[in-house]
Amino acid sequence: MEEQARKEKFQERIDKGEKIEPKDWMPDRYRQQLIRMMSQHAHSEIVGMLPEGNWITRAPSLRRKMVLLSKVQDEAGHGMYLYSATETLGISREEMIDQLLSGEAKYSSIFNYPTLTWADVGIIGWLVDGAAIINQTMLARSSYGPYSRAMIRICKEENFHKKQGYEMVATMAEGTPEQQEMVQESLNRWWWPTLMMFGPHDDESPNSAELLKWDVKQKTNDELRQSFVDRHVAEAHAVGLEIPDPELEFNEETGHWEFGEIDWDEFWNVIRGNGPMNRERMNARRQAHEEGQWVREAAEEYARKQKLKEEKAS
Ligand code: BYC
Repeated sequence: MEEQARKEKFQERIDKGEKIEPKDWMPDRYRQQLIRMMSQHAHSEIVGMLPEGNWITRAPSLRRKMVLLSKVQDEAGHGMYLYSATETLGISREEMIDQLLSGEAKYSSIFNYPTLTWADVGIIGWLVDGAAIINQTMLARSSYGPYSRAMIRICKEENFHKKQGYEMVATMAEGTPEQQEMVQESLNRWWWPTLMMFGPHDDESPNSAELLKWDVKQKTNDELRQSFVDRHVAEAHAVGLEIPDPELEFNEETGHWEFGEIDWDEFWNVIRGNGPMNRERMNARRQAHEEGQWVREAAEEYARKQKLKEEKAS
């Protein structure tokens, strides 16, 4: 079939809501876009372990420590799951990891901010995982089968992450004046970077048109950001917290919260590697990778021996 006819057939399948599977024909550009987005997503899950992992040894109780440990382990699992899903598109895990460690690949801007207080752990669960759920519930309907299925499973865990974060935030918001101050201060620092997670405004988002056409995204960056604001303003007010935005105002006609402008210079600066924690995050990843070398070698050797054993037995 000619390239153009194949592309038309592919688009028909997408428009009918069919899932595209790894062995199906797909345009190169579709494959490249998915590799870009899914590998960035996998890297985000892995780098995303660092800010919260920073607090595991300082959790204030055994219960809080167990929950946090479990959450951070879940993020590692999400990363592994997403690397596997991305491998179905023809790129190897080693290649993706090299791209991350060389600084060539992006990961979510949000993980380049520091976790300064224990309240940040609750705020990240509530806001960052809250933002992830809104984005990923949409991606669970994406046209690429392996990505969509990975998202269904990941969203189940993200829901638990958000609930534990909100429970922590609510506990602190009802606590002593010091706790209340700590959680409000944390919200003040994380609110705007969380809004940036959804990416640039629609008219400045070069990838959106293609991703929408191919049903990888079903909603735009601004639409998802608005859903996040509507939901989280209500949740903040329910526990007596204030959103750090003097322009925040409810529009009775549209039923949405209107909000102030994001500092886009800050966003692009963080993406270009100049955020408060970019260097530290990459150094920590590189060090972890080097320290894990013996584990990879041992695993490869084990797999080689198993294969030999199987060959002998057959
Ligand atoms: N950070 O054309 P656009 C998690 C880049 S992990 C960095 O709108 P697109 C969690 C973008 O890549 C959450 N870069 O792009 C883990 C593009 O550059 P390139 C991670 C960003 O793809 C642990 C350029 O800006 N979630 O939940 O249409 C603990 C123009 O943007 C960002 C995902 O990765 C950003 N925030 O839309 C807790 C979800 N925003 O690649 C929680 C999957 C934009 O052309 N990804 N850029 O050089 C997506 O949904 C979409 O890729 C995005 C961006 C909405 C992020």
